[in-house]
Amino acid sequence: MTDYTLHCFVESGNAYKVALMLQLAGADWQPVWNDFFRGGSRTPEFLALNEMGEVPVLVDHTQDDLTLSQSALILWHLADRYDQFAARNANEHREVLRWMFWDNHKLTSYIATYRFLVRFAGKEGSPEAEFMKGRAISAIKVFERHLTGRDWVAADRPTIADISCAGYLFWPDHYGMDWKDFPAIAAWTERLKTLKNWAAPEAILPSGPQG
Ligand SMILES: N[C@@H](CCC(=O)N[C@@H](CS)C(=O)NCC(=O)O)C(=O)O
Repeated sequence: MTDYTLHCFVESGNAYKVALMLQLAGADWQPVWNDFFRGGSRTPEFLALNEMGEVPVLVDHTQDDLTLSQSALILWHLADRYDQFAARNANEHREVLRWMFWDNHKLTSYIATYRFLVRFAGKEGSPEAEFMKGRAISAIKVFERHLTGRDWVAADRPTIADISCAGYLFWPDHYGMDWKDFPAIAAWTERLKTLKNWAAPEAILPSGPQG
């Protein structure tokens, strides 16, 4: 039995946040594929794990199968366990939380919804997609301004705020963006790739049932 089980699927940037954290921390974990596009997050079994019906879910076998949802909370839990990517003082705590809340509300949620509409729902050019595109671009501009002149999101080293914000940012081509137009984001994503154990979503998340 591994230390952790992560319920996930490769198209999920929210799951990637947790998988990347586990990977960077060198944790002992296994993925369990969720058949999201055929209702896998709405089955009675999955709703028993997470009443919110959302992936990712992490089961912590080192703590009596403690079952956690919400990627931000899961990242916080893992940062505590591994003492890596954690805030180290009150100011960093505030900054980490501030950027993780912002990421969950604006950066990830607008990009993920826009990407879903254009990549998976065939809604490119629809009014709802155009609205989400505008919201996503405005969040991306905020992020570009924040990263200009700094290496990391919330401290002088990478923290879980970086991991959270990175969920969907290795897939700009999935939602018609090019980071050459956003040089600070381009540099930051390249910086993340230099972290020991970094891996792309497709390398660590499952795309179908495991054998
Ligand atoms: N804030 C949540 C968002 C999770 C989320 O939206 N997950 C998507 C897959 S990437 C999902 O399961 N959506 C199902 C739904 O919204 O009903 C987190 O960070 O874990």
